[in-house]
Amino acid sequence: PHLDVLGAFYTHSEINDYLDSLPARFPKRAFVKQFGWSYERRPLKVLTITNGDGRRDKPVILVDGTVHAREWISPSMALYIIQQLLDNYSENQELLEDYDWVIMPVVNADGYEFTHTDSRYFRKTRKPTNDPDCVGTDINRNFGYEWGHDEGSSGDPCEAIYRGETPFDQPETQVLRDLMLHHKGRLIWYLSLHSYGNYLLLPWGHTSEFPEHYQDMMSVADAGAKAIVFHSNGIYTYGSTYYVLYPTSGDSADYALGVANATVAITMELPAGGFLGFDPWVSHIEGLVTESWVGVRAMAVEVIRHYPA
Ligand code: 0X9
Ligand code: ZN
Repeated sequence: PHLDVLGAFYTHSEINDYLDSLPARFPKRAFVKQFGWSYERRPLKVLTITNGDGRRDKPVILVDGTVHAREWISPSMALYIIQQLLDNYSENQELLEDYDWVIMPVVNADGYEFTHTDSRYFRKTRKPTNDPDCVGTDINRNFGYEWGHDEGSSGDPCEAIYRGETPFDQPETQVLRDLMLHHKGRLIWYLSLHSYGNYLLLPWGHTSEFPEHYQDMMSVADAGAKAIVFHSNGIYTYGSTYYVLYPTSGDSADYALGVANATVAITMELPAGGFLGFDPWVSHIEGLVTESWVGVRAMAVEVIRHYPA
């Protein structure tokens, strides 16, 4: 089925059905793989998009969405990126010439489903904790790189930034880790889609130090921010997570850079919408994703220019 990404928000199973439909429409260019299961046994799927030339060793741009359940614009944005690369291939060919795109629209499938059925502003996973009153762990504090600092994460299961009992004790975190490690050595750009706040966040989150090649990552963020302000006066703040937002410990971008050897790692906080920022009106999806695509595309172009394959 064709999916009207601009016209509605979709459930995890609707998104999976859409991903599963793509290889039939794009047999040489779209490949779907299940990388594992959520805690509640939902299949976690990943789409690889290529230009169909059959090369299998290209550098990879890895995009994820919905690490946090309530951030509904993030799966929409992942789906919009997919449609730009597949249905609008003629305009985006250069993005796939020497690079493959690997896209996982929904990491936190159980939490996302829960925001559709029970509690719209739920953030974490749905695996019980050792506190019977509090369910769920923050996937973005559960990665095993500089995990467990009290600055930037919490050991209290009732907190929004609960890190889990041990690193990777959430199956969803394991799946995203395995996806990163599967492409280790070829990860040119890791992009994690979140909302909200209009930020392009770079590692590190766990320390006030700057990583090697911080300036190269900044040139990518700079290209994205400039393209967006030029397109629609959207203002993005960009820089190190630690300074621009707040300290984080055990998040996916730090893991991508610190362990999976990503060349560039960026957490993109998409714009706010709706009542509480996480819940844009359906009528605003189009404006939000088209603007954000301008930024993502400009960053991809800069990655490609800066790190020619
Ligand atoms: O706190 C988070 O996990 C992210 N913000 S959110 O409001 N979507 O929850 C920011 C994480 C940023 N971390 C790195 N870029 N390292
Ligand atoms: Zn988030």
